Order: sequence, then C-alpha cells, then structure tokens
Amino acid sequence: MKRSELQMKKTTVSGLAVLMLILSLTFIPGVSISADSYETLPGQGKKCPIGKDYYFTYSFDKTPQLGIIILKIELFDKDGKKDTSLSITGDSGMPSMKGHHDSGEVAFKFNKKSEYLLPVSVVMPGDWEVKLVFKKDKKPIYRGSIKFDV
Ligand SMILES: [Cu+2]
Repeated sequence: MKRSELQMKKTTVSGLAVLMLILSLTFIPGVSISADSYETLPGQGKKCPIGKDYYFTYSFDKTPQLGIIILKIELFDKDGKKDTSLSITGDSGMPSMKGHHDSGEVAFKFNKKSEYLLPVSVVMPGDWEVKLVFKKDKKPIYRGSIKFDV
C-alpha cells in the first residue's frame, strides 16, 4: 500500500469515528440536542410516566368542543402518592394554524383536591394540541403533547 493510500484510509476511519460519535450522542435519551421534543401522551386516564420518579394522568372535563374546556392533570410520585412538587405549563393552539390561536405557556393552577387545572380556549373546529412542560425547581424535566380534534 502506498503512503498516500494509507493516509486516505486513516482519514476515512477517523471521519467515520466522528460520525459515529455524533450519531450516538443524538440517540442517547436525555442527551438529545434539540430540547423541544414532546412525548405523545397515551390518552385520557392512562398512566404517563415521567422518568422513574413520577407519573401523571390527564383528562378533560368534557369531550373537547368549542368553548372553554378544562384540562386536569393528577400527578403522583413513584409510590402512587399524590404529588404537587412540579410546576406544569400548557401551551394550546392549532398545529395547522401556527401562531393564530397559541395561548403561550400558561401555568396550571391547583384546585382543592391538589389537581392541576388549565382552561383551554377552543375557538374553532379543527386540529388542536396542548403542549405540556413539567418543571422541577424551574428546570424542565418532561415535555408531552395532547392532540385532539374538534
Ligand atoms: Cu384555527
């Protein structure tokens, strides 16, 4: 093998190594480079895990329809005890009409039963989404998305 060929082979190998490194970083959960990936939630009343320490369930007070609907979230710790230590925000809007009805990040409020509540204003028929962010000590630890049609 000539010297130049050898050189080229080395370059290719190190290039490949760098590529593999980038790929592996991209696919390791939690090291994801884009911080804005929202988990699609499994449905009303279903258990949605937040890592190993928490889970939550969500439901609407009525079938999503025009007007104000109330989104309720109940948060639990890993032992199934009700938990209120996280803060939750919701950003509602229509994915097909980005920016037209977006509520921006609105904080959920507690009711007397320590459930998290958020009113969602559904102003027209079509596809809707509520993007949820759960924060612990002001740091986001989970993002989830609820989609529904009206
Ligand atoms: Cu619209």
